[in-house]
Amino acid sequence: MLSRCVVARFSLKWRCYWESSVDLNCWSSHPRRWFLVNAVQRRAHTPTRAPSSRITRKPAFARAPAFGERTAVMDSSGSHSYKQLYASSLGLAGRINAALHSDLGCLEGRPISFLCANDASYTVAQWAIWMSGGTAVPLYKKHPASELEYIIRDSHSALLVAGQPFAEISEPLAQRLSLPYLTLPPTSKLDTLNSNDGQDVDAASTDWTERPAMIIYTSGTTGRPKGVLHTHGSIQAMVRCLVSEWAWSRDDVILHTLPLHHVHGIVNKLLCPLWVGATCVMLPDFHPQKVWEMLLSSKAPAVTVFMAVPTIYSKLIHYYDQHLTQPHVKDFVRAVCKEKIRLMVSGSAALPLPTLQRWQEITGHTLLERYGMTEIGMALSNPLKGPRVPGAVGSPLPGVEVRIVMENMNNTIIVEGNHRENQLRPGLEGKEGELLVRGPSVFKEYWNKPQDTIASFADDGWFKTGDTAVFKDGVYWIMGRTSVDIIKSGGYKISALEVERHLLAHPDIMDVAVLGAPDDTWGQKVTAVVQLKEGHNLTLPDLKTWARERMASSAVPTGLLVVEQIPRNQMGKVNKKDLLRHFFP
Ligand code: MLC
Ligand code: AMP
Repeated sequence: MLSRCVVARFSLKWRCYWESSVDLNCWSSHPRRWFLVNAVQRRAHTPTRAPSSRITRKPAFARAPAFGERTAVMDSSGSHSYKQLYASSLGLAGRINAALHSDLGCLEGRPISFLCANDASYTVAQWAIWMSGGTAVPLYKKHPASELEYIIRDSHSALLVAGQPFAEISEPLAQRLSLPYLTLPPTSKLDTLNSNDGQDVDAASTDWTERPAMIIYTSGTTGRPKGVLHTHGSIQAMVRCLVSEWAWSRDDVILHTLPLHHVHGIVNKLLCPLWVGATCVMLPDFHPQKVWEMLLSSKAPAVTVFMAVPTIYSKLIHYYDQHLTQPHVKDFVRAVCKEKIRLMVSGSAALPLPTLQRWQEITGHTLLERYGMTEIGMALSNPLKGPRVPGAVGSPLPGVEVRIVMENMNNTIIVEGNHRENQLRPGLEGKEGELLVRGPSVFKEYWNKPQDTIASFADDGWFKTGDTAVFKDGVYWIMGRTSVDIIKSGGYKISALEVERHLLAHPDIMDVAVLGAPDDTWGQKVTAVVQLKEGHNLTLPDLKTWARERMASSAVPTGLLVVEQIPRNQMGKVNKKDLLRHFFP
């Protein structure tokens, strides 16, 4: 399998090299050849070196000592230097190893769950787990205890590390699961973790490429959430390609407002700045007013980079329309955003055109839309410099290979591309197919789910994203999920079947079908179409209260439609596409 993969990659590279020296007009007019599209523009754009799986990877924390006293994280407790975060992490790593009776760095990938606020304690816990030799499993504070318990159990975590604000939920959880437990000091006192035993982690002499780094939980299509295992190699491949493509520098300051249990918040917004010695300003939660204050603040450090999901942009626009539209304020907002901020990115869900346009009017920035996924990191991106095509997600990032494959007997390849060029099969421009991705940032496996891992890959190591895409006008466009059972709301991926599984346990519900109804702000809205048991009543607020205790807050239904009977076909299946058309024409 591996050697086939290498051979395939080599031959593609060779073909690309040869083809790129051919005259484009004459090539594209050749009837039997594939079209070679936009190679010239892309080469002129950024000749960055593609990250390769052959590069020796060091863990992310290994670069911190070189950044010394520079500010790594600013949060409500103050500023934290790289040197300080490194020392606290090392101290905590020693405690983790002691709790698990091992030497520093010797945990051999044992999973460790951690529950921290969006502040410096998160980085300390993450780095400490890596320094101890463990695999970091991030938990989310808004998950109900049952969901946290599922993740801790499913990942076979050996230890739970939690920040102080979460002691109330995490201590009883650890007790119930008979799990060793470590509490962090308050974020303002992280330095009390420092130890002076002089021990350090030898990050330089070992190759960390294949070592497990994180297990990130994502919705399954049919079953319960799955742990996506990334190695230090795959995480670093994600970081390196974004750092080069979006020109991250140590002078950057990013405003962080996303949850830290998904790649958008973990990799794009935290590990990228920390990789280059930049500063990450962390807000505990997303509040539109606070975000506007930070974006417009005259206090140092001035924010230069902002990234969010489309729902956040929509909520910021809503706030702006209510509070910031006096003429002189409008001018101020636009001038400050234009002058101070160099990059604003949207991703994790489709960016609606009206949001892009309104944001442009307000701030003068054309949002850079990119496409990614937990399993692959970021794959496609509009350019930092050069035209950003509204509604499209641009081209493959360095090191990423993509394919769009038609679902037919032959699995016809519509287009195949990499950072430099795209080869389109003549006559198939604009035809829909499934997007496949390959490259060093692709995850290693679904944790303890070998069958799911195998099923998610096509031949030669291509990961099947489950997204429908087209290639048109020289760029890629995401048309939506191939399955109606995957919902995206507020940038969160939600399995309709998982929500149904929960709702079927509700004492008033007889039958249920969960749909992703279109929604301007949230992308989609988790909508439960329910048939109630005879003589029972159910309101949306009651359903929400019941659901909040049982499922992730993003999966709690925000729409309820009561019907007499859920229409099912002879096989007992609900045609959700019909149901969607019926209720949301
Ligand atoms: C939720 N609400 C809705 C709704 N969804 N109401 C109407 N329609 C909907 N579709 C309601 C809730 O029930 C709640 O009501 C209220 O809105 C607030 O919900 P919330 O969840 O508490 O909202 P908020 O805290 O404001 O958070 C919104 C958000 C958050 C956008 C900031 O969802 C978020 O952080 N999303 C980011 C997710 C993310 O990081 N994804 C990246 C995945 S990685 P009530 O009655 O309870 O008050 C990935 C790969 C990649 O995708 O490419 O990046
Ligand atoms: P997750 O599984 O939570 O990592 O979410 C990944 C999914 O988000 C992808 O499979 C897409 O369906 C969706 N996604 C991410 N970025 C975009 C985008 N720019 N446009 C449309 N969908 C996106």
